[in-house]
Amino acid sequence: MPVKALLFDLDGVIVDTAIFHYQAWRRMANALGFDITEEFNEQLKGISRTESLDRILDHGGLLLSDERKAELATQKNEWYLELVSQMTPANILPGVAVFFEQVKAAGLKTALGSVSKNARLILERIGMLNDFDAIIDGTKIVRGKPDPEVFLKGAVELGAEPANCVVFEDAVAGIEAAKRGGMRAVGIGSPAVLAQADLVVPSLADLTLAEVLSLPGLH
Ligand code: B16
Ligand code: MG
Repeated sequence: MPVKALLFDLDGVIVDTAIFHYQAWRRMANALGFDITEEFNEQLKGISRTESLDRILDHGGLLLSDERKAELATQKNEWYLELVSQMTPANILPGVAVFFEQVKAAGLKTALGSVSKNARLILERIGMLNDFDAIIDGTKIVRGKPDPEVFLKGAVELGAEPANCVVFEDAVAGIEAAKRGGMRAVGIGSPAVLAQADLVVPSLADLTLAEVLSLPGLH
């Protein structure tokens, strides 16, 4: 039987640190003399740190040197990590533990597919570092989502063909990455936003493994 593999995005699927990213980016924007709204922050989900910074500076009408941008990205990350350091297993999103129990009982392989460079640290804080057979994060990829690199690398590490992989994602860019990689995609969030996904649920608490394995075309 071909290997079926499940690839999980981190932020927005296993935990939700979007509010931490927002607070840290907002602090940086305010220090530079402008503001960002929570609505604006929505479009940064699943987008890498450098790409997020470019979008924010563009929004504030600022053109800065690469050196200054590197300083700002480092400062933002320090502020973000202050918030992450307070995380515990209580920050794991509803439904994750039960879903992982089903996955393990079925003997399926799992990989993390996150563009975050802090993914390992977050997994450590929530006690899930050993729950994945492979971890692909922002330190292992050259191109962020919507490029499929992060998920294709995960499939290779698990020894699975893309056609036998299912990706769980909360971001439009992540769903696009999964589809471009030839994988099935389960959206976590709103069907109106994640329209490209094969199936959309509000959270992993609203999904069983059996429903995932019966997705059309998965063999
Ligand atoms: P970092 P994911 C992404 O994580 C977040 O959704 C996105 O908002 C963030 O900018 C990105 O990680 C980079 O994070 O600054 O920690 O490297 O959704 O791919 O797990
Ligand atoms: Mg995400």
